[in-house]
Amino acid sequence: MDKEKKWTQLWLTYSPRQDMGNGELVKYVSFSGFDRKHPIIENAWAELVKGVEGMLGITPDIYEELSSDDIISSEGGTQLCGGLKVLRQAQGIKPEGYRLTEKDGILTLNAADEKGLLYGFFHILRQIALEKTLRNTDILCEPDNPLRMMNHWDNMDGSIERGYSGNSFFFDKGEVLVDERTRDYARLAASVGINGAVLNNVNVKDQATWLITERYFDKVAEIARIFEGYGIKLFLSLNYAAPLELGGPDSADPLNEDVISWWKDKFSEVFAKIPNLGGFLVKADSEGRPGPFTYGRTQADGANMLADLVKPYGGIIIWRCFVYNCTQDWRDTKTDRARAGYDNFIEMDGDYHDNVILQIKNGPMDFQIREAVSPLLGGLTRTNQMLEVQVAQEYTGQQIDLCYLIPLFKEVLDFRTYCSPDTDTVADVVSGRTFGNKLCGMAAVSNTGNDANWTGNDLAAANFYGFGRLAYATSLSSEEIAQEWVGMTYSNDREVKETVVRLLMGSRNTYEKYTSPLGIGWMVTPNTHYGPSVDGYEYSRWGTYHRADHMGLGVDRTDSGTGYVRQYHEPNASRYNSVEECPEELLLFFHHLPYTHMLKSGKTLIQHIYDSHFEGVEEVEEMIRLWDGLRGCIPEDSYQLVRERFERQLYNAKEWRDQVNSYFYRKSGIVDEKNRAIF
Ligand code: GCV
Repeated sequence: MDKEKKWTQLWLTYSPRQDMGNGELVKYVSFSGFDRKHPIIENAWAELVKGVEGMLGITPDIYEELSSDDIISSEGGTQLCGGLKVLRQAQGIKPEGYRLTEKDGILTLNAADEKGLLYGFFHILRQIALEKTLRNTDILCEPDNPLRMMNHWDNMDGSIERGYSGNSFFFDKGEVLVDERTRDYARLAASVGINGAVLNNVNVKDQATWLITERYFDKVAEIARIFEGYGIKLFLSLNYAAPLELGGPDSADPLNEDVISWWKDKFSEVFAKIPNLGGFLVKADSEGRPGPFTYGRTQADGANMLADLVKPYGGIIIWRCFVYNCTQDWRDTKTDRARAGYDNFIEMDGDYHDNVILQIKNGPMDFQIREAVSPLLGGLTRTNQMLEVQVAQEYTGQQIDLCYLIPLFKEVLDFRTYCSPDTDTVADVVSGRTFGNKLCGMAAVSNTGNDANWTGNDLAAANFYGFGRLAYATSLSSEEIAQEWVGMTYSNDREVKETVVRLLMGSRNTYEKYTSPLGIGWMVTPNTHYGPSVDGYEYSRWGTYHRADHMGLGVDRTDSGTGYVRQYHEPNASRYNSVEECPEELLLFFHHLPYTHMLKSGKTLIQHIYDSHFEGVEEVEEMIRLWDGLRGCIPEDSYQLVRERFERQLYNAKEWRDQVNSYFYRKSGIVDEKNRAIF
């Protein structure tokens, strides 16, 4: 932990590293084509100095201001006898991209713009931290996704919806907080390529509605300025019913002239006070939040009205597609929550204005450990779309249980939607490669809070780190990202790296094994969403059922069931429709099957449930053994903190195992072939 601060610096600790010949390359730095007074350049420079001082024990110096003639004549290393040359190169490198090359002792960073330079510096610092030589570097890095955003679900009273790492560091007791932590947050986010952040919860209530008023402008503008210095655009979540709550017209009808004119004045005021605001995120007509449906209008009517009014200021509207009926009757087996996103948005594909982005959760349900990929991704072909994932572990262990989510995100990105003949993966769609959109990308619900270690569990920081890295470079593997994170956070010691990477890489499968089986999801304790409660949501209004009886379980979403499978392009639709062809890990998401159904492994469904739950617990025990082996090789406080979480995870895993196994044994009456303890 930084001596003066009450919080850690995570992967930016900059503790001493082996030089690997890197010191020579960063000792002298020259800038060309950049204004060194630009806030991003000042911050990037300060970061480089801090990192190099900490890791290599030397202080980089500004070498000289090179003119473009000097640069040409210095090619080949005649002018600088070692050092880093930073040049602006507007052509041939995409915005926010950079090229890093080393030849004859000169490291050259060609950056497209200030953000490219910032990311280039963080690249250099990462290599130093990983003790990799910068000699012979030759790499072009350009962001795959134009927008790489963090969504904070922070409330103004300081609480965080689905937050598992303390309270908000943006808000407390109705006030906006701006301090050194704001800057450290921006540094951490920028270091992994995040370029947008939504400050407040999508459920905008009470004081949060007032964030777009005089009451909060100064502080919000201050945060926007700090963020901008790290290439991060600030966004706010908007209350769709703000006109009614802030003394405007008694309506939020998007086609009502008074409402339109109220918003027009409001945005003119907001952008005058916070000129660099990126725009707004809106959760409308969802889980009790107001929206255009109240007035018989469409989602497009609502989004377009706001988008037209923020357009003059360069603003965008990010409109969430998490719209479904949360007052469903559990007896009704035809209404399927999984269908809702597609049903609510597909018809208006093409009607959304060009500064609207539809933000789509990775699955059609709600961030389960395993669910199908949302058919809206790639289902929409004429609308800007953005992928939303949840780095906060709401349903995946709440930062108590270890669950490295990057493999899950990779699966979603690699999913072939078949929306176009060649570039058809989710990664293609949300990066803009498929349909040529400029406004698109990835957003993550953040897992940060004001705990000293930011993410509750030290190991959960790998998810924040990983999301940013993946959103910038979707081709990175989960393992590469994990290795980077471990090397930067702990050390490059082989044993530490191998062990922590192994723990991270196995954790998602382990979590899946001891929780709900084969894609069915849920079975969690209602409201808190931690721990098992197999029937917790079975007879509720939320549309989240497993439909188990004494014969079998699973939701029939095929042609003979809810018909959800038809929301996919072929051949996905037919694949999911067929029990034989459906990927086994999603079998119960798509099919209702008897407990005696034979899986490809040669096991019956019920035996698979028993076995995977016993295995899941054994794997947690093994994880603890591995972690214990690291004692003395990593900081003791981190060892202890994570150890304590692992103990809670083991307790949780056992609860899941015993409740799920007993539940299905009691329903089915089929005994475990291995006669293990089931209650
Ligand atoms: C912010 C789930 C969560 C809610 C969350 C909602 C959403 O339902 O449980 O806490 O609300 O998703 O994504 O809007």
